[in-house]
Amino acid sequence: MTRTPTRDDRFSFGLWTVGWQARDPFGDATRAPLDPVESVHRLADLGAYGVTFHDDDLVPFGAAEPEREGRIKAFREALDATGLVVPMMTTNLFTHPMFKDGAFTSNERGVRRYAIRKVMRNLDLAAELGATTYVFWGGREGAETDSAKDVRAALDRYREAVDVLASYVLERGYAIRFALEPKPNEPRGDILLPTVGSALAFISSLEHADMVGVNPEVGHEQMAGMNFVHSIAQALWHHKLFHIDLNGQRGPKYDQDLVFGHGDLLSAFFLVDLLENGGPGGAPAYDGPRHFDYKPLRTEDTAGVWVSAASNMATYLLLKERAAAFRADPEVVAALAESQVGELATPTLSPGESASDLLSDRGSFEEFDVGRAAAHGYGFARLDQLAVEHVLGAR
Ligand code: GLT
Ligand code: MN
Ligand code: MN
Repeated sequence: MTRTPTRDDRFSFGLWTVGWQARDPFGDATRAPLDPVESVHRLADLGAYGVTFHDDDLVPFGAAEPEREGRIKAFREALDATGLVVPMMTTNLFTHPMFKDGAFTSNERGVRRYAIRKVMRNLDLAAELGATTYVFWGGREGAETDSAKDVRAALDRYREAVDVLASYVLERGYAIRFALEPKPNEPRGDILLPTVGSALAFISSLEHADMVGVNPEVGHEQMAGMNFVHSIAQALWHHKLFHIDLNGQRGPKYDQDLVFGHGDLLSAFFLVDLLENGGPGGAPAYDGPRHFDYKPLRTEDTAGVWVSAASNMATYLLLKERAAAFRADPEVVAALAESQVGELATPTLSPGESASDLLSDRGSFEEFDVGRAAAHGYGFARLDQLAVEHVLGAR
């Protein structure tokens, strides 16, 4: 197995990631702007297969039509020259001051109408560029105060916006699916649809629920104290993992957007194991882009940006290699059996068995050996240690 990325690995990056100038609430930019055309070339050279972006990453907000066309043309030429694809696109509904109280859920109706129009225009571009996933990260859809936001009305408006935009995609015949990206807070004090679970529940209420899934981000879920591997497993279980934002985070604090694996490494290992080996018969459980949504550290210069971009992919491939070794290790296979991990896949009731059949099965209750079940250990610590040793390259 190779640690040099190829197009088949389906690695993609947002223009806003490598292009981040490292402006933060306390300090100015530490890096010069990066031309999207250069980013496309550099990402292709590093072995990525795709590039993603917000409308405003490519064309500054409010640019006149000729400028917009010129920038899109130059970008397209870079795509053609490198063979890079655009698997996903999204809208910036958070930077402009008009969105300070949200976009789809702003208290002001005019802002909500503008926001929907902004997405519509960008959906046309997404279709033109062949993007099949459209992400909605509602960074400003939220509040700092409980007095000023009617949350149920906000959810009505959120649903209305997604329903309208889904109808638009269907009317136009675009081959695009939506992916909602949860985040608990930042930039708003509290953001609507804070976790994968909340987003999944919201999706079930949509008119075109079948074309809407989630785009979970490692750090966002971990900011909320959630287990990212569990969140991804549940999204897969609902057939809703339409896209994924990979990065690193060290516990519940501000959104760090570290390089993938540069946070909770063991969680990153089990995530890669799930994505790559969690499907039927050990096949991949997810076949979409492996998208990195990270921010190069503010301390890095331009050369450091590309070192960190490459690090995301190298770490992913190393973990993929480690996960394959873990699965192939006979000691792991034995430890998994000892821990009865596979047994959970056996339905609790037998085929055709009813609740009353269970009720009359004395072996499952009256004669069940409660003492034995209580006494035996599961060996989970041994199994986890094997995982740690594989991650450390000690096996
Ligand atoms: C923003 C956010 C990311 C989202 C992007 C998509 S924008 O950088 O922090 O997590 O994925 O809108
Ligand atoms: Mn993200
Ligand atoms: Mn983030």
